[in-house]
Amino acid sequence: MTFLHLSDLHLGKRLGEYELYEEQRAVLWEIVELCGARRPDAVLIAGDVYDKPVPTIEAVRLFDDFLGALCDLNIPVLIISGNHDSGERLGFASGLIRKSGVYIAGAFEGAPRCVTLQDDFGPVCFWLLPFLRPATVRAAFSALGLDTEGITDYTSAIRAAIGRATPDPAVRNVLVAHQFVTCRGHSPERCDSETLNAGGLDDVDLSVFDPYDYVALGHLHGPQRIGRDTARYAGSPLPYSVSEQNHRKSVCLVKMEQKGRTEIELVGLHPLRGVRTVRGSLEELCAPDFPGREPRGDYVLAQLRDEGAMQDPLARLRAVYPRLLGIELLRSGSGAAEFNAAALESARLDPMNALEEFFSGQLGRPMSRTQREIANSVFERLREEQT
Ligand SMILES: [Mn+2]
Repeated sequence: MTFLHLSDLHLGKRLGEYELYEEQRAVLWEIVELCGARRPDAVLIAGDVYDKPVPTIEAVRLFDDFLGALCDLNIPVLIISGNHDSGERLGFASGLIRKSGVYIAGAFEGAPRCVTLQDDFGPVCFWLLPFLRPATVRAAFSALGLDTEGITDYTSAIRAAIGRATPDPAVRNVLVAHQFVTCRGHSPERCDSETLNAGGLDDVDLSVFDPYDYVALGHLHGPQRIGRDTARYAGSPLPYSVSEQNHRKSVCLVKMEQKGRTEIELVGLHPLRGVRTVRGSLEELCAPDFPGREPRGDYVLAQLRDEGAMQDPLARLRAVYPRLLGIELLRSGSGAAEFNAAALESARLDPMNALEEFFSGQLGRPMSRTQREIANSVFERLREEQT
């Protein structure tokens, strides 16, 4: 059994003011071609298919075309919703299209959904777990009349949800999930295009997934393993922030033979355009021989070292870098520079960080776990209302 593990497509995502449909279409087609060449038995998409709960028309078309192309190749596609997706919308007509080999776990219905595929070594059970918050698990469990008492945080919620699966230890089991997974408190590598909670409240410990031969994760945008080789984030197929300029984007091609034998190959992707920073004075960046001018199509953040006033820097830079994401001033020693750095820093803060900073500044002690949980659930409710 060979399957391709991808995640975090974020179709419809914009980078600054730029739409990325061209890049997204190109990378999806690279994946379709890879499927044509390597013929995996399944494709797993571990959440964040779309960038928004109500995706744009273009994004829906793009995904429709992608699924159609995989169906034409007769490759089953197994999909879960991520925190950016609306599980209900993503799961529309899932009962009908499963007949075409497209399995979507959109909204959580109280237990992971199991899809079984066969090969010469027997069955492989794929357990599909959509993105979960503790509140989602509690609501689904109460609706089923199940006990919700022990569900207090992400780890206990995911443990309870997974506990409703019944993996047979004699066969191969694969879990598809979209959570922030840590291994014994060791935090994975993160980047700016992910939406995560602060304070470690959404951590799920890897031990929850112990019975699974492979854990196909989504949520983090840098490809990486967590604790063991067979628990992985595939990462996003494209760089979605400047902080990802050094990522090598890839998909995981997983080969499972008899139970206990799993081989993983990372297949590199080739994004149509890069995302990167260029650094220097305005004159340097605009000079015809400046090495950072190429490739001209890349998305570029200009970091300027100029100390004095500059003449029309945006227009001059745009003429050289048509996909300019913005300007950052690297002025040193002046009040303006400090202000600039502080403003940038606070813009990066999420509300939870800001509140924690305010709380400890006012009261001289950090927030307790209970206080963090209360504040976090308020922020989560606000986030849900906004989306
Ligand atoms: Mn994501």
